[in-house]
Amino acid sequence: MKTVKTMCARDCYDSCFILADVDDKGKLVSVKGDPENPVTQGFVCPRGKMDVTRVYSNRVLYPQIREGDKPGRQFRRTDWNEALETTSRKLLEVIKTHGRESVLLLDYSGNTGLLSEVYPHRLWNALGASRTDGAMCSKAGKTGLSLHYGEYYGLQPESLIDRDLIVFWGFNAPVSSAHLWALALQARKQRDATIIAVDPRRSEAAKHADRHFQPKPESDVALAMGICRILIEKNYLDREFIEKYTVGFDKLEQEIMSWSPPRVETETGLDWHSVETLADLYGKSKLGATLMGIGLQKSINGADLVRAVSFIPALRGLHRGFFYSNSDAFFIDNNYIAGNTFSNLQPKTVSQVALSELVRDGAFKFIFIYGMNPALTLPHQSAFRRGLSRNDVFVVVHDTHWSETTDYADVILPAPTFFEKQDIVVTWVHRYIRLSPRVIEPLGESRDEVWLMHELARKLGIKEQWVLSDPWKEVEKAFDGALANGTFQDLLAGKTLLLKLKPPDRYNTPPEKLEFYSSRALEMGIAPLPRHCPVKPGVGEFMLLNSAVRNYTNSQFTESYGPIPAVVTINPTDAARLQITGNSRVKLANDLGSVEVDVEISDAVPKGVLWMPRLSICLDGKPMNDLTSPLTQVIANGPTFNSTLVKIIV
Ligand SMILES: Nc1nc2c(c(=O)[nH]1)N[C@H]1C(S)=C(S)[C@@H](COP(=O)(O)OP(=O)(O)OC[C@H]3O[C@@H](n4cnc5c(=O)[nH]c(N)nc54)[C@H](O)[C@@H]3O)O[C@H]1N2
Ligand SMILES: Nc1nc2c(c(=O)[nH]1)N[C@H]1C(S)=C(S)[C@@H](COP(=O)(O)OP(=O)(O)OC[C@H]3O[C@@H](n4cnc5c(=O)[nH]c(N)nc54)[C@H](O)[C@@H]3O)O[C@H]1N2
Ligand code: SF4
Ligand SMILES: [Mo]
Repeated sequence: MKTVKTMCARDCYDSCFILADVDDKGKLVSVKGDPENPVTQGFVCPRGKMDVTRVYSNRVLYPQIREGDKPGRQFRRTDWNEALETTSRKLLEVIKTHGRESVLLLDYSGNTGLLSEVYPHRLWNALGASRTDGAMCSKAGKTGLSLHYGEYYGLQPESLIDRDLIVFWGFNAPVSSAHLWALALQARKQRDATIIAVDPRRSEAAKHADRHFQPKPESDVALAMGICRILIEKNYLDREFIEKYTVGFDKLEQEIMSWSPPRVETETGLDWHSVETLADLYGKSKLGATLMGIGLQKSINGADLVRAVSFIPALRGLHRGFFYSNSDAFFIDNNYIAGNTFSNLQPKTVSQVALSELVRDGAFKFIFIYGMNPALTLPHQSAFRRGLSRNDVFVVVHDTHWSETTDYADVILPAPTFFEKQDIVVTWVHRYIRLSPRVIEPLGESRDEVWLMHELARKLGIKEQWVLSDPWKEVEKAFDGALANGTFQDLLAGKTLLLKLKPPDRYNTPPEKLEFYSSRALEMGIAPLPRHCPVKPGVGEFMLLNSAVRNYTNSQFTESYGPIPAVVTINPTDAARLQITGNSRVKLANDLGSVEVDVEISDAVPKGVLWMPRLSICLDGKPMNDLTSPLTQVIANGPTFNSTLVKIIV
């Protein structure tokens, strides 16, 4: 038996340090948390625990070539040579006939390792293939924050221990970030910190918080403005900070004062007294933390909600007193690793959120997918799946597991999981870093991303040295100046190191200050102050919220925990009006599609609002993303999953 120190590479806030036990036969037998990391603190979530079985179930073990129709699972096992020959022949044929822009690289963060996720982009950059903007998750909020702060990074998680007020705003951390939540609980225990949840539904965070404020969905700009008004009126502002470090407060103040108490009450559904209670908590706190979830940002004006909420700690005199994502807090050159600037060909970038219709209409003839399960996770599934089914679209999928997307593949290439290859994971939350060595041998004939892209490059006759280079040398260059207390060689030797951080008071804006009224936004044709414009449900329509669930990472872990429940939560008043009981099965429908689901009646959701786990496959076999819209936000083409309107058909 041996124990290997590594990190969890999943698309997750926490990026845990883990200890993997391997028996004498080379089998992974347990996964535990490693106490060495003060943020992830020696425990893993239910998914981390279950890796031990997931690594061995439902795996793609050998290359496969389609024999039956799409979609379906009729494949013939083949060897790597034939799989790569077929892939490269088709790729060259498509480039010759339709041009390089009809090749699409479609990838995401199934594995967040630099070698698994980032370096493979080099091949596709050299080919000049089209790619997506990756905006399906957090990009709009990041862009929104950058308009005011230059960069979007926020506070470091260890500092939660010292905070007296911790606000989880549209962030269901007990489910989505168990370790940030644990730090908040520690602060409550050790220094009596108050934990607040701001969420339109009684989420797990709301259930365990000291107070829950329940505004209407998408009304957070109104709530933030109401709070700011009280901060002004009750003299809670840090005027010295505002004077010294910010510009544009006069314009923000004008906007704030347009939010009269009745206007805030109407828009948020909260009474003014509640708004005052929250504002007083902020006003009296000496060192607060406002943690905004990615879920807060997945609506038609989601990025504006994040922008507005981030102003509250600034008015209280805190440099970046918020957290949203810290992925730009470090000095690692990801663009270099991805080779984004090496090619003369300017690859076309298309919207990921709006991709489905392009695929349906045949804009791409060759689609290479890795680290992503888009045939479940993209909005407007019916269009996307129709596109993947086209006879003139060739689909290649590199994945560890059989998935909804492999059902649409023409060629499937087996990938090793993060336990089966050496890599480096950089988190988007904390600054602790160490090597992820290979823990077990790759299963079956699975081959990692670097090997695959290099082999494909050779078959395609690509000569560029930057595509065929040694990835470790390239990653080392990208780490130049990025480590705070050691060298890249120390990292390779297995040492735990700290990443150097950008300082909280650095504002990379034109005046080098926090710009409440964003000049960059003006230049880009975006509103310089956050706007309030929630979707308005029509007669008989409900807002369908959907968010992360405990046992699954996006669509992963159904092999361990069974299907993601296809259940909609509805308020008792709405249920009674529609004569729906707890045993009902209902149809949720809109212009894009309809799905059948079971019902849970609960006042965890307010009237007019429904909630579902995200990414369920419904009782009629249809994905819940049949209902979600490819409509994008104005800012960074962000997602609008939570602006979904549906009718209930009983
Ligand atoms: N267990 C688990 N953890 C995960 C993941 C997973 O799939 N499972 N996925 C990871 C990934 S990729 C992501 S992006 C994150 C997502 O995790 P979070 O950032 O926590 O986001 P969500 O789970 O989408 O939603 C959080 C909360 O936002 C609320 N919300 C919805 N609309 C609004 C609104 O208009 N205003 C306010 N104030 N609140 C609103 C929802 O009710 C929900 O409770 O989690 C990561 N961690
Ligand atoms: N309705 C609705 N839909 C949503 C959202 C929502 O809130 N509501 N949220 C969106 C968000 S925030 C996100 S982040 C996306 C997530 O969308 P996806 O990234 O598509 O989600 P996953 O299910 O995590 O898919 C990751 C895939 O990568 C594979 N994989 C894992 N490790 C490796 C590896 O080492 N190599 C390779 N080649 N493959 C690997 C996994 O097996 C899995 O098939 O979903 C989005 N979709
Ligand atoms: S999925 Fe997230 S919380 Fe769970 S073990 Fe991995 S990094 Fe930790
Ligand atoms: Mo995400």
